[in-house]
Amino acid sequence: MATNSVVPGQITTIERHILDQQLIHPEATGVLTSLLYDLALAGKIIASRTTRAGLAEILGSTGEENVQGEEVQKLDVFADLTIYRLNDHTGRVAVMASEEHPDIIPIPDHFPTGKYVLLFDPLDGSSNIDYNVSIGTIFAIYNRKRWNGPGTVDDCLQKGRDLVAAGYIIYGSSTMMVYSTGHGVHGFTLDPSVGEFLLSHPNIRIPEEPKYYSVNQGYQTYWTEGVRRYTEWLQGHEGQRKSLSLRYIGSLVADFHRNLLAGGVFYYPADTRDPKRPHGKLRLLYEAIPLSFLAEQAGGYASDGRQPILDIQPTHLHQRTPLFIGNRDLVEKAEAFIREYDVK
Ligand code: P6P
Repeated sequence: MATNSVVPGQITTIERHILDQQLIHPEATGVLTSLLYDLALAGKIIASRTTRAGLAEILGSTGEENVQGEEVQKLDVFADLTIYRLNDHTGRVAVMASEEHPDIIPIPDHFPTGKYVLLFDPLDGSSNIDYNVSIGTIFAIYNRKRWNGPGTVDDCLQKGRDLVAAGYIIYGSSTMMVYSTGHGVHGFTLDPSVGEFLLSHPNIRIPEEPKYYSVNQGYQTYWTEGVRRYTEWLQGHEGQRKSLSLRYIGSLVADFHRNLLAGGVFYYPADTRDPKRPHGKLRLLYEAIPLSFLAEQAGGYASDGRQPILDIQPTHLHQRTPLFIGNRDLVEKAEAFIREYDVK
């Protein structure tokens, strides 16, 4: 199905759209609306810095390392702090967790806590900042599981099936915010002249005819037999299907966004390169789960190669997972090759 076009002349801001979405959620008390608006505001603030990254001294790294052992870019720190400062005092959130922090981020005692749990990757793909490649913020929102006392890590370890909302902000040739509250996927483009996100991609659906496959083929010697055969199938070997074009930017949000709009499959499989990372590189809680929620809301599917990402019960904050995400038939084909050729 094609993405519905915007009604000519109709201007819908993200605030208006979130409020309209709230009407679909009778139980919503406006708190989720405000939380989503706060994330849109964070996106505007972060966007204002990413477009100047090449000019300010914030290029380059802080010299520190995050919990992932990755060099922390100054823009990472700025993005992480921006999201935290917009949400620590509002009384909407009970607990946060970020790729940049080893443990949960509690709400300070002197601030009220709320009903939501906010998980986020503040600036995914940040290693690409210095090369002017599109990067992004990814977020996931749950209801807290226990309704009293401070939020806990258990509130953060929830299946994607229980998500209340999820989305991303992509900082590229334009800044876009794409989100879903479980009623379709909607994209907004930032008009910097007025500082508003305006509805540009209502009801996004992944096109049935895919264009791309996205994988880092530099690692193919480390793949399993099933993933190798799947990739050959995508390339149209032995004529089983028309070959797809390979597009891989190395920035998850950018790769996902392109395939969401054009049709295709992105995969970061488990590989044998690093015995310390038997489950691949991508994180489950604040990368795979929120994007998988969007993929399914847009008519697609996401798997770890053996089961739906949204069915996985997380066991710790920064756990990693293999990820196959995009057109349902392409992802299910990956599961079929893995089932046939890879040992459990
Ligand atoms: P590789 C960026 O560092 C990131 O976490 C994702 O944004 C991206 O999809 C992936 O790593 C790229 O990893 O190993 O292909 O460079």
